[in-house]
Amino acid sequence: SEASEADASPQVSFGLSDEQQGIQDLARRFARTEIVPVAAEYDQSMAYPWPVIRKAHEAGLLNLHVPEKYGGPGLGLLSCALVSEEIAYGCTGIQTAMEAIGLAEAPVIVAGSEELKMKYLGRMTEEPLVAAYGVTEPGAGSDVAGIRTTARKEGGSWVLNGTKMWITNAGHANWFFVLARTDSSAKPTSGMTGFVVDADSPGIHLGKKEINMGQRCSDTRMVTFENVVVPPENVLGREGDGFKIAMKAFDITRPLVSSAAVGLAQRALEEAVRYAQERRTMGKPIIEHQAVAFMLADMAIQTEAARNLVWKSAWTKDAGLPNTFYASMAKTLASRTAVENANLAVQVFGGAGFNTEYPVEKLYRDAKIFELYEGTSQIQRLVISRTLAALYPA
Ligand code: CS8
Ligand code: FAD
Repeated sequence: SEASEADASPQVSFGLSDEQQGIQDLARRFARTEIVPVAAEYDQSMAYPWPVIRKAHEAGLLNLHVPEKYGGPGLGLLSCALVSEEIAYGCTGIQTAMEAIGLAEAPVIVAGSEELKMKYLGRMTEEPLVAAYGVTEPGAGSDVAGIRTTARKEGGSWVLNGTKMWITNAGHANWFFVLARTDSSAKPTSGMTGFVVDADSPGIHLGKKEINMGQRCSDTRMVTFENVVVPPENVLGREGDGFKIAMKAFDITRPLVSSAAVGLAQRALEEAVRYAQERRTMGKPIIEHQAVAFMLADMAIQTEAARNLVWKSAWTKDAGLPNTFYASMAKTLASRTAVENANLAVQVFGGAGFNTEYPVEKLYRDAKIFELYEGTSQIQRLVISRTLAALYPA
């Protein structure tokens, strides 16, 4: 199968083109001026970051992998990863809201008809709109094959029924990608179909905004579909292809989520290094205590290792090679690094690290989700280990 064909490509290239350095620099400046100063405020108010999203749209930092034909810049995955890291350095709550747009767009890019791409990707590039990706349900997150939302054909259209859970951007979305069972007699992974569903369709009920541990300005909700009519042209690809389309979207978005985790890890490292030079104990800056300095060294090692693996996972896709294997490795290492670095940063800050006046307690709360969403670390290891058996048969 396609996923198990991922070859352990020995190739790599770390040179960034002028274009890549340009977009990285643009995103870095945007994050420092438009995100860093407002991150704590959004964390506290939990307000959806519309003003930042509008500015990001204007600056050309959204919809980056939308092909030029549909109004986007058509950037490769490595370029998108550079942006994702910089935005996340500023605030991963805002970054998640921004990147969830790209996640919803990914299945459309992978499998949409020309008409669907023109209509739904085109409008995203024209105005600052957000979209949402609806796969997870109350009863099935890791086990996508276990989803229960159904779509049945009725008079030429499709009628959707079911409940999605933890859907990022749900409260503000213009449209949803929705995965549903369409053939109960087929095995689950070949009996699902992907749909693009307009958010103003009658029968869509939004749950309350969930109050999460971190990334609190990001909007996460339950969404119920009650006899929602979807026109036949809003089917993505062919009937029965939905599961694979959903998986192929992850090949694009897992490197970007991983890259965001690297951005958080980098932020934690920088905050800790700066603080360790200012804070003095026993007559010297704490960075001169080897126990502290070595924590900083470990943070730097892990961040760089994670970044390199993320870049490799993105570069592999850009090179036209299967990247599922590397995307899962990158996700596992980068999310662990984010969690570890945030933890170490709090340690370096001492009591101040536990306090909301300093930036690192937010990093600590924001980091954990990276080991959960876009496939938990256990699920990434499942993907990696299955590929190993295919790579090195007995
Ligand atoms: O169920 C799969 C899985 O990935 N689970 C985790 C789910 C997940 O990651 N959810 C995330 C939801 S979105 C989210 O969290 C957003 S966070 C907020 C936004 C952040 C900003 C972006 C699984 C466990 C890996 C696999 O499940 P199985 O049921 O065991 O299926 P398989 O047998 O592995 O596969 C069935 C068929 O599908 C094919 N497949 C699998 N992966 C791929 C890829 N590309 C193409 N095809 C794929 N990557 C596989 O080959 C099988 O094909 P067959 O022809 O049937 O043999
Ligand atoms: P479960 O699948 O119930 O897992 C529970 C535990 O069991 C985990 O530790 C897991 O790793 C482990 N486990 C499960 N199965 C296995 C196995 N086979 N082997 C080993 N361990 C296993 N989903 C969307 O579709 N769209 C979104 O926009 C979206 N955004 C999200 C935003 C937030 C803030 C959150 C919290 C979640 C979001 N999700 C979204 C859902 C997210 O992808 C799931 O929560 C995640 O995939 C885990 O699924 P679950 O919560 O059902 O946990």
